[in-house]
Amino acid sequence: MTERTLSIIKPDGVARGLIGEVVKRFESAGIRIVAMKMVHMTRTQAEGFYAVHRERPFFDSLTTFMSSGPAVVMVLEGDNVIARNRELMGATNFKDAAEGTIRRDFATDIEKNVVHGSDAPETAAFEIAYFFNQFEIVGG
Ligand code: RTP
Ligand code: MG
Repeated sequence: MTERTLSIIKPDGVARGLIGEVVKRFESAGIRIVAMKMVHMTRTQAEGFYAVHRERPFFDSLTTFMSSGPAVVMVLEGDNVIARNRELMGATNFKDAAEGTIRRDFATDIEKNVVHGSDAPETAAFEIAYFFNQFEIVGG
């Protein structure tokens, strides 16, 4: 089933010059990028985006990190793309991530793990709408 997901190249990935690497992996996998822009989130925007993690011990650190510099936000489209993107990303902790995944190859830290990807259709819908309106998504 064709679906959409939100991908973010996090501030560590942008600062380290990994935009091209990440985009190349999506393109090589046949995943279509149907929206893309750079954002430098405020702390409040990062808190809203990660509101599901509000009670987690890492929430303060995560939202500080996510608002620390520019990020690239993208809408990806394709068959089963939510799960396929998560597969390309690898496990949250790069030490547990499979070989050849983005996090295994590039992440340096459990928090600074280069990419975000929506984890379910409901979160994808919320996360896409958090950054994009319908006119910013091509072929919609
Ligand atoms: P994401 O939401 O960013 O795609 O990552 P995920 O689903 O693999 O992981 P999640 O559990 O949703 O956690 C969101 C982000 O919080 C940071 N984190 N830090 N210090 C820690 O123990 C810890 N755990 C998670 C990571 O940046 C993680 O991607
Ligand atoms: Mg998550």
